[in-house]
Amino acid sequence: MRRYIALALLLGASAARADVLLNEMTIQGSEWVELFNSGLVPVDVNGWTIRAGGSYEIAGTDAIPAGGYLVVEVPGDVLDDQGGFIELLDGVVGEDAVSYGQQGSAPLPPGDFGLRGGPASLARAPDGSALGVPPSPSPSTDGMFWTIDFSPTPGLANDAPVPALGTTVRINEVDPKPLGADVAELYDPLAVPVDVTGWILCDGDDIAVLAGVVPAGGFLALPTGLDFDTNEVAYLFRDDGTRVDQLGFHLPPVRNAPFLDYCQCYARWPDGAGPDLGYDWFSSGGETTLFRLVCTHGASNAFVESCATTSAPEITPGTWGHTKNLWR
Ligand SMILES: [Ca+2]
Ligand SMILES: [Ca+2]
Ligand SMILES: [Ca+2]
Ligand SMILES: [Ca+2]
Repeated sequence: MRRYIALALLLGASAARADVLLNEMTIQGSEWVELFNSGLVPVDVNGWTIRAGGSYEIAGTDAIPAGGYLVVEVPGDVLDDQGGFIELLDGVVGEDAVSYGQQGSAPLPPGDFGLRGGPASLARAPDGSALGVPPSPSPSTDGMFWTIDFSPTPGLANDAPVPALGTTVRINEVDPKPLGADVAELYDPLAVPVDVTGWILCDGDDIAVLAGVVPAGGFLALPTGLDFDTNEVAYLFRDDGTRVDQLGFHLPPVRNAPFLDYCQCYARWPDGAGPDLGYDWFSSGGETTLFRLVCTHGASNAFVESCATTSAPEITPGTWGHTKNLWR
């Protein structure tokens, strides 16, 4: 410890600056970015830049105390509303970054989420103060260390639960085609039923609070009231706010979803298979474990791609009425 302080003094402020991390932010609507100083000396961040689609130079703030937080109000629309790459820069030196929404596995927080109101935040979980050695930013892994907090904590330590991806019920099938009436199907890979009452499904703009039980090894199809085609991402949270699964379904880089025929859904195959940190078509297992298949709401996903197929193997009786309708 004493040796570290001596080294920091020897190298001056530049040695301490690498200790400042992005910790929490709101992205849609009014934007603010919370910074955390994980170092042992105060850091003056005036002149540093927050850069995403736009950029903002930090000015007029006090130094961040060691172990302290600073909330920077960001005027305008600097942080991209559907996803992007946010950097904290000291001159040209990148200090920290996160990739979220359509461009990274950290989730896109809604600017307003219906009856609960207010903006949700993109928050480090655990908080920067509990990280130890900060992980290297990467689109494919940022989602392991960032989550959505529906009760943001600007200026205070983050309290959102650490993600527990792939540990329980999964988003198994999504139909984004309706307007505001999109259907999502959950699949329980476990040997026990899971009560998902109070769980949250989020499309990056809004949330649906779920109700029901997913049977062991079974399925639950839910009308969500969400519009998954707006951001082409889906995030699943337990009732305690722990994020447990996600999918993205546009083609990289952004906004170019693979076309769905009228009878098709985005569906994991086999049931529950594939990545739990996906944010676009390929990172979500597209063409490997995620396909455009004939919808089977509430039943096992069958590898049937064509709406005009007559073979329809392994379609269960519960979906036959739907399949039959396609012929009318
Ligand atoms: Ca924004
Ligand atoms: Ca916070
Ligand atoms: Ca829709
Ligand atoms: Ca299904």
